[in-house]
Amino acid sequence: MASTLGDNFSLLSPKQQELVKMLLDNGQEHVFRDWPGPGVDDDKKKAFIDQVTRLDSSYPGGLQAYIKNAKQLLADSKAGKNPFDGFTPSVPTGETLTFADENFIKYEEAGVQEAQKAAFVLVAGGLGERLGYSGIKVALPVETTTGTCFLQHYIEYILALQEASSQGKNQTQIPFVIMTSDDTHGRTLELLESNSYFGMQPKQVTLLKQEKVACLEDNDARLALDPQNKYQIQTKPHGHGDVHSLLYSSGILKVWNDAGLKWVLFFQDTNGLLFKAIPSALGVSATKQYHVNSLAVPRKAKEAIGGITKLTHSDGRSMVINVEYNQLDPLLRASGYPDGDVNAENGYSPFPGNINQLILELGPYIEELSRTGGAIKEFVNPKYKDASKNEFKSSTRLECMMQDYPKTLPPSARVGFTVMDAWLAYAPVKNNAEDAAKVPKGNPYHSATSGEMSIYRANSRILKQVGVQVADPVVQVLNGQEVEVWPRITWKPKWGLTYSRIKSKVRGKSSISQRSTLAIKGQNIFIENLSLDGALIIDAVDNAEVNASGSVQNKGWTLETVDHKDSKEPEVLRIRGFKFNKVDQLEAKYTEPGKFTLKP
Ligand code: UGB
Repeated sequence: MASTLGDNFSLLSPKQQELVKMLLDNGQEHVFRDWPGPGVDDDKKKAFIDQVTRLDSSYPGGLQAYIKNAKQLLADSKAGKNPFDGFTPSVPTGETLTFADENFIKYEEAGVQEAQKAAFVLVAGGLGERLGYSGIKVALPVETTTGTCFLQHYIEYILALQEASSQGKNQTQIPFVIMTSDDTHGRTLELLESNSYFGMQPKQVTLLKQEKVACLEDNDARLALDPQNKYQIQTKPHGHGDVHSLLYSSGILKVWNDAGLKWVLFFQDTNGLLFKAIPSALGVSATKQYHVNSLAVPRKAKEAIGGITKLTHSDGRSMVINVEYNQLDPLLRASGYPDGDVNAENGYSPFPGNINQLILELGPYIEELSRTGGAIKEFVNPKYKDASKNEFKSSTRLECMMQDYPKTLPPSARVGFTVMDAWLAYAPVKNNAEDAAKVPKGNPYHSATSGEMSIYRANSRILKQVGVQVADPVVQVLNGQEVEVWPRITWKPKWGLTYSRIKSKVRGKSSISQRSTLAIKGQNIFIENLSLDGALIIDAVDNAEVNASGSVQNKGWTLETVDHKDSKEPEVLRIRGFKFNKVDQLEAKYTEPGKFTLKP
C-alpha cells in the first residue's frame, strides 16, 4: 500500500486510510498512480479523498458495494444477458377508472379523506436534457394564462388536499419532500424562498439532495478519472431510484410513521394534470389496500413511457412491474410477439403506460427498505466501441429507477395499478419543439405546447361533464405540432379539487366560446347561467362568495404563434410556440369577505 501511495499514506486519517485500502483491494490502484510525494498538490489530494468519502457514504453499502455491483452488471452486459431471462410478459389486470362515474366519485372521496395520512415526494433532480430548457423544469409555467409554475401548482394542490381532508378539524400539515441534485438544488430552494414557499409552511418542505455516482472506465469497473483533473473521479446522475435510499437514510420515513401517516405518493417534475388523478388513485390504494399502486394511462406503442407488464418466470415467480420503453419491444420480440411493441385493435398498446406516479403504503415500505437499505435494482448501459465489447466509447455508470422498487418485494406484496384516461391524468413536458414535431402522428408530443393545451382540454372536458356548454376546439399547428386548442380555462386547486366539488360550483346553464379565457382564482366562486365570449378573470379571497352570471363579452385574449427559433421571444414562450395577446378582459377582484354577484 505504501508503495502505491508512497509517503502520501501517512497524510491520511485512519478512516481515510481504510477507504484507500478498500479502493486498492477492489482493483482501483490506477487512481493513485501518478500521485507525487507529500508537499505537492496536497490540497487536491485532500479534495480527492473528500470526494471518495462522499461517494462512499451516499451509496447503500458504500463504494465497495458499488464496484462489486458494477462488475457484475458489466459482466452481464458484456455477455449480452437479458435482465428478463426466463420471464414471459403478459398483460396484467388492474383497476381501470372512468372519470365522473359512480366508482370514480367514490374513490375520489375516499382519497380526499385519506390525504391527511399522506406525504408527497417530488423527484426533481433531473436536468431534463430532452427538453433542453435552461432553467429548472419545476419553474416552468404549467400554463401561460395565469403563469403558475409547476412547483406552485403542486404545492397548491397539496394544500387544497390538506384543507379538504381535515374538514375544518385541526389541520395536519401534509409533508412534502423534493429530491434535488447538484443540477437543481440551489435553484429549487431559491424558487421556494423567493415565493414564500407558495403558501406552504417552510417546515413542511424537506429538500433531499441526491449525489451523483462514480463513472466507470472499463469492464473491470475501474473508476474513471476526469481527463482534466487526475484528482477527481468523473460522476454522473444515478437516476430517480435514489429517492428510496435518500428517504430511508434521512430518517424521515420513521418520523412519518410515528406521526401516524400511512401513504407516500411519488411524482415527477412536469405533469400538470397529475393531481386530477391523485384523489381517486389514493382512494383505490386505501380501498384495495395496495402496498404499491402505480398510475398508468393507455399507452401508444413506442411511446416513450414504460409499459406495466406482468412477468412470469419459468420457476413460478411472477411480478407486475414497469418495463422501460426501450426494453419493452425487445422483450416482446424475444417472447413470442414477433411484431414487438405494437398497438392492438383499439389503437393502443395492450400494456398500460407507466406515468411514474407511485403510491406506497408506508408500513410495508419501511419494512422493505429496512431489509434492502433503500437499494434499488440497478442497470448499466455502456456504449461499446465495437462488437468485442471490451472498450467503452465514454465512461458509464450504474443507474436506477424509482419504479423498480417492487422488484425486490416478496410475492405476498399487494402490487396493483390504476389506469386513467391520459386526457385527465398525463401531460408531461419532456420534449423540445424539434423532437416533438418529429413524433409519429397520433402519438402524444409530451412538449410544452401539448402540456399547456392538455390543461385547457382537460378543464374544458370537465366543465362540459358538469353541464357547461363548452365550445369545441379548433386544430392548430404550433411549433410543428398539430394540437387541439380549447377555451383557455384554468382554476385554482382549492376551487376544483374533485369532480363533486366542481359540480357543486356550477349551476344553471352556462356557455363558454372557443376563443374565451376563464381564470378562476378563488375557492367560493360559483358559475351560474354565465355566458362567456372573451376573457374573464375572477380573483377572490377564500371567504368571499362570488356568483358569476350574465353575459361577458369582450375582445378577449388572442393566441399568437411564436417561432421556437425566434430569439427575441422569452424561452418559456418559444418552447410552446404561442403567446397570448391580452387585448381585453373583465377582471373582477374581491379582497373582502362577503357575498357578491358578478353580473355584467
Ligand atoms: N429525476 C431525478 O430526480 N433524478 C435523476 O437522476 C433523474 C431523473 P425523466 P424518463 O412518466 O413519462 C420516466 O428524465 O426517462 C427525475 C420513467 O422512467 O423525465 O422520461 C426528473 O427530474 C418512465 O417509466 O424520465 O422516464 C423527473 O421528475 C416513464 O414512465 C423524473 O425523475 C416516464 O418517466 C423523470 O425523469 C413518464
